[in-house]
Amino acid sequence: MDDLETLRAELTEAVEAAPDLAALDEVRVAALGKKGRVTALMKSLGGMDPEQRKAFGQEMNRVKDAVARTIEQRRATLEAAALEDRLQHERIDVTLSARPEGTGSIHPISQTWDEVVAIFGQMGFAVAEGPDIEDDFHNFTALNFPPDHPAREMHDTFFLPERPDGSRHVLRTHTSPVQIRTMLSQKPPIRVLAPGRTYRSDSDMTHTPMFHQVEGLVIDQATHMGHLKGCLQEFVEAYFEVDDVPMRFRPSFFPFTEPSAEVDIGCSRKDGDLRIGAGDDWLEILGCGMVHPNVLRACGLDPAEYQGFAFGVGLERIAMLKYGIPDLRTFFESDLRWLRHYGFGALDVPTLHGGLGR
Ligand code: 2U9
Repeated sequence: MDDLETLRAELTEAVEAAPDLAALDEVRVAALGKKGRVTALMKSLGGMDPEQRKAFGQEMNRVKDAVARTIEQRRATLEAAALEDRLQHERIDVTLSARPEGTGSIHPISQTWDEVVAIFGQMGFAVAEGPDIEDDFHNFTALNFPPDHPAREMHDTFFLPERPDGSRHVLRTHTSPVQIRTMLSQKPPIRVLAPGRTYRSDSDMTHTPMFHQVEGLVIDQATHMGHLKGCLQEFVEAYFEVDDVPMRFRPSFFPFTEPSAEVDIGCSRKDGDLRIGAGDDWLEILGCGMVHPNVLRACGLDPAEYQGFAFGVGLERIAMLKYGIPDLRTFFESDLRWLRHYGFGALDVPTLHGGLGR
């Protein structure tokens, strides 16, 4: 039994002296491993008489457990010390390029998104975001789409599986539910911009099932169509970096605005090159209108007190126009050669003072 106590003391000392995790593991193997000292003693139990074996066996187990516990405690201490050492000595230079063999680039959609946000931000719009998966109320009902109205089908909606209560969520078909959420949670005056992904089950040369929109909403007590026109004129000239862009408003229909309009800007085409500005041609660029009274009511606002305007722009469309990208589908192919050609430098953040795009 004295031998056992000596063994325990020696092993404990060796464990406490282990300077690092590798050395500790060596001590563990030398003590508890297949050929370890404790294991060897365990094997010697076979040659003892029953009484002696029982007493010795119990004592052996006590020593074995004690050594195992000491090893675990030492391991915890060494691991904590190793972590502390790494925290003290490891440094990451966050200014270094993540991929030194080549820098990445900003996708034209992100660039256009940032440009639009910069322009409307300067006009006092705040950016608002919402979920990509929406319920029927926020995507349709609050926006004055009557139940079973063909306008719902116009949107080629992606439906999610039916829920236990029979309702079906959708992938939002426009970013308009973000403005509904804003109106439900904030009091006017409201000036919000809602950029984001939108989804429609449509795929051909000019449609992709996921695309990006930026919508804007202004609600106040005396907002009128003159404000809408001024705001969009300002946007178009800032975005295309052209003075005096002619604009025309053609009557249109959307369930959520009344009156509604589609907006064309002046352009000319020479030798196949498109130029934005005064010219002999027109280009459709966005849709807009005065917020429908039913939409205001659905959000708890009295249309006799508040009016507002809204607009929607397709980001892919205005990116293609500004940067001469001919094919919509290339936006989503993740082709590195395309990105190198059309991408933007990561540090070329668009601002109105520093310049927007190329
Ligand atoms: C609320 C009230 C009204 C947003 C609007 C348009 C007109 C529009 C299209 C542009 C190109 C969609 O991506 S696109 O195909 N959008 O023409 N969007 S008015 O009107 C709203 C939004 C929210 C509460």
